[in-house]
Amino acid sequence: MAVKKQARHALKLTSLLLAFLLQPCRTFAEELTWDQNGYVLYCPCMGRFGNQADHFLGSLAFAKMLNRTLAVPPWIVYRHHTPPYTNVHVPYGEFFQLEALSAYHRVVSLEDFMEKLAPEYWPLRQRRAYCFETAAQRSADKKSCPMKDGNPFGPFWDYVGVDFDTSVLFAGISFSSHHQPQWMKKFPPSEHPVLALPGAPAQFPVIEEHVGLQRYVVWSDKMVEEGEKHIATLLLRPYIGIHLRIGVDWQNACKMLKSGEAGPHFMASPQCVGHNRQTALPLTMNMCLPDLTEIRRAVKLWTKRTSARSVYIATDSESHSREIEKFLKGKVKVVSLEPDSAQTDLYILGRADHFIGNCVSSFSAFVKRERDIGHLPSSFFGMDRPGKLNPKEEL
Ligand code: GFB
Repeated sequence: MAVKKQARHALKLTSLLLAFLLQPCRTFAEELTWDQNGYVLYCPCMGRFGNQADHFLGSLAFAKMLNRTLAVPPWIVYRHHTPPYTNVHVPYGEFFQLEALSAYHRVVSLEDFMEKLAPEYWPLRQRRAYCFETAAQRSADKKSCPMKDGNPFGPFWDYVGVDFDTSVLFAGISFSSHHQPQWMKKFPPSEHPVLALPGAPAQFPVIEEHVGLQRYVVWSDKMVEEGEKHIATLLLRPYIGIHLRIGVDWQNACKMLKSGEAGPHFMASPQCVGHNRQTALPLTMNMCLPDLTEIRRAVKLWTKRTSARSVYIATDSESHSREIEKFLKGKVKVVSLEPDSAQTDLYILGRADHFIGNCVSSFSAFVKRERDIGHLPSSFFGMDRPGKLNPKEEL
């Protein structure tokens, strides 16, 4: 009897503790009041996760610059080859803590904005779209923002049930801090409470000034739990995480480097060649599309330097795990999970004792930024020490 009572008491305490722990989240979601300083809404309509993450950091900075709340969009995940064979909109909070962003600036999830604020403050038939005049040129009447034209634009706004009624066009301004006064003057929140944009109000890749905002992008508890479980069951520390971005789309992209169409600043490459165009280091083929010889060289080097006991391979296509196992002579455990969600790979790479990334890929850039924040070491294929090429690298 006494044992039962004790158990009931313990259960009650646990529920109370749980309720207490969950409280901050609930408060965050429930206490939604209208921000008189206005809102920024945008569609993360360019590229996949890494591109969207770069854009997200810039958009966060843009919202802060205008002192408007950022309506944080969901991630657009393109599942066209696996079920459900369509775009999936994943709320920000599934992967990362929405609350952690508020240490930097005011945010609300786009889903909450639509459910709790829009019905009263941004009602139907009063929804204006804002875009560059040049973007409106693409529409039939040349005066409307092409907010819902094609994929992923249409499905994105449909996901949150938004149709646009009118368009406001602008020109001669950019999203940089240089134009902050013009934005404030042109679009005071009293007349333009909701700035809804067809794309991210940010540059790609993320500008140097905003790289550090990565610190506010904190994995959700669910992701941490799942990721840590994989690390504990599959890997032996110290472990190296490598990102093999070598699939067909990437091979085609890197051809532009070979043909000379792309210079040192190519997609996410500023992360390793430097952000300054004048002083950028050369970008080599090995940095874009490492071949097996380079993969072997870099993996062997870092396995030795870190005394790694395992290697984790994240890949967009082939893992080359057999070849890697072979050249490590079976002494190091080689693991490739090929998870259903790319974020699982990102998490595991982020926690590695050493990371070898792809210089040009924004997927790698996400990992590199996160690791820099946590003072964890990273290198790139074709570049052992970021900012310095390998001595033998042919240019
Ligand atoms: O993340 P992302 O923008 O990086 O796009 P890039 C690459 C996508 O490919 C990821 C998958 O979001 C993943 O869905 N992917 C790549 C991976 N590497 C891995 C991996 O190691 N593990 C897993 N699980 N998935 C840009 C694209 O890619 O490349 C642009 O955003 C365009 O749309 C351009 O295709 C050529 O910057 O590498």
